[in-house]
Amino acid sequence: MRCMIIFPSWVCADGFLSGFAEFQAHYWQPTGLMYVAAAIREAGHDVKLLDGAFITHEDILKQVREFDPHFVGVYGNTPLWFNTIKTVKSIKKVNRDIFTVVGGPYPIGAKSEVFKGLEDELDACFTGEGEIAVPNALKRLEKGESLKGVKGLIYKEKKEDGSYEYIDNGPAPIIRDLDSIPFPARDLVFPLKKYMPAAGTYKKSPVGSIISSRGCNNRCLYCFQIHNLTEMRFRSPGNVMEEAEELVLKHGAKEIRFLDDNFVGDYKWVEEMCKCIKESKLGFVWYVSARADGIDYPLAKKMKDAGCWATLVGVESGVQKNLDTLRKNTTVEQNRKAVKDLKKAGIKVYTPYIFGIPGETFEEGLETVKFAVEVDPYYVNFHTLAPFPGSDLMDNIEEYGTLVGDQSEFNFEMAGFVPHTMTRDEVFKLREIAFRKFYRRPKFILRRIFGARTKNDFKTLYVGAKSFLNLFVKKEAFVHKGSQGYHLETKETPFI
Ligand code: B12
Ligand code: SF4
Repeated sequence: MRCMIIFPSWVCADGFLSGFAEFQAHYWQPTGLMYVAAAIREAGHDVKLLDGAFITHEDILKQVREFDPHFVGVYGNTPLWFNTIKTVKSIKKVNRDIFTVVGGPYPIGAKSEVFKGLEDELDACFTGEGEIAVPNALKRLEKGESLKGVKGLIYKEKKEDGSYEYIDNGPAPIIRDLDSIPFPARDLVFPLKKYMPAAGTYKKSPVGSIISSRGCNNRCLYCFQIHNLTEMRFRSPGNVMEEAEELVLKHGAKEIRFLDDNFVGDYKWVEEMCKCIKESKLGFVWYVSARADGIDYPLAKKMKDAGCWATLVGVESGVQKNLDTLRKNTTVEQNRKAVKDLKKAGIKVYTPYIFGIPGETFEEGLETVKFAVEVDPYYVNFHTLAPFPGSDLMDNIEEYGTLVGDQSEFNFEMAGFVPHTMTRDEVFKLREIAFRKFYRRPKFILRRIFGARTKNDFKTLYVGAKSFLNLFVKKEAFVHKGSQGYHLETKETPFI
């Protein structure tokens, strides 16, 4: 079958709505889609992948007309769901016979809700990992058979009265042996050098990404996870290194971002990974995300020796009560120590924080700002709590607060969720105070100026200086700019 997998077209302001959009946009190869495309190809089908990061909606439709696919799968996350709707609607207009499906984080969380507004245009929805489920569905479609029983899929059947019945075949099989699936089909997207993370968040380019484990060993209140488990699945270090070699030697990566939710979930596995990276002599530098409870100084030292230059530690709050509400299962002390150990080992640390935690007061938010300044990592971000379908937060929303705005504001900066203990304006105000307090410190500025050595450092300084000016003069940078729902004929939010 001819299959097409599409990341809908988006522009910076769709994903990042505040006045800082241009400083925050990252461009990464769409890993999940490349995994699905590789599995479809391995099953013997023709596959094309379109990445809407760099092409317009019209380009996508033109390529759909040219390729004339039997099956089109469109990616969807929560805030960009409007872009997915627009894409699916237009594809059906190109040819009603194309079998249209959606997959990705939003469909996984929202399940049959995704058919709202797409009753006539959407044929099925994948509700989990796609590598097994999609080829299984294609096998049936190829033979003209029903999709009944294909795990990880919701399909529709027309009833006698013309309305639809949605049939949920239950969860997708969990891929236990991650070494058994093909590597992401990088040859189907743009060359790696076209994809750039935000300035200051990488050391060398091109930057490639690898997922060496899936899942997390914790289950935070707000976090979206494909399988609602506290279980991690690891690839073997040998398998990861095989992909790293391909990424470096064939695609030219000089830096690798491990996209794992928690790279340090298994101490011995991390030690083994460090050993393999060091011995491989591939010479790439790398960056990971980590929970504070997985880090100590000896491990940080091993990571640094193997080329790890930066680590994100999901600190989230400087107030223990709020960490407990988030079910973070970390302590303020653990976070402080993890940052200290990483810094001591020579690794740059990035710590994101969240404002608008259920039960959080404005004063507690200010304590978090104080904590961020005291711990003094390399860089920080101050987010707002995002309510994603599929998270415990969203499932019990009335208990914790209220939803505001439309779905495109359910991201990390628009305070689409407001706790009972604060107003939305207070959450925005906290972000403003926090950015100013952290980034306007003379100590921080001088360290950046005198620490600049490479071309990339100077580029970061330039972008940083522009953001810095924003902090001084552009008051509206932190003000809610409104959603991008205007892209569609209707502003109606499908989910709420
Ligand atoms: C890397 C990453 C990014 C990168 C790159 C994104 C990209 N273009 O690939 C950057 C930094 C740019 C980014 C940005 C954003 N991200 Co992001 N990101 C991630 C991260 C850490 C890894 C993604 C990944 O590769 N996962 C691993 C693969 C294997 O899983 P997957 O992508 O879900 O794909 C599997 C299934 O979903 C399914 N599938 C996926 N797509 C499709 C499509 C079809 C047709 C089918 C059938 C199946 C299918 O099969 C895949 C293979 O099993 C995830 C967290 C996570 N662990 O997933 C967050 C995550 C996806 N991001 C998230 C969000 C919210 C965003 C932003 C909107 C943030 C913001 N601005 O507020 C932006 C959106 C930008 C954009 N244009 O989409 C949320 C989405 C939550 C939700 N429910 O919608 C996540 C889950 C993080 C979280 N837990 O909060 N992100
Ligand atoms: S530690 Fe991070 S990845 Fe794990 S559940 Fe919490 S927020 Fe999600």
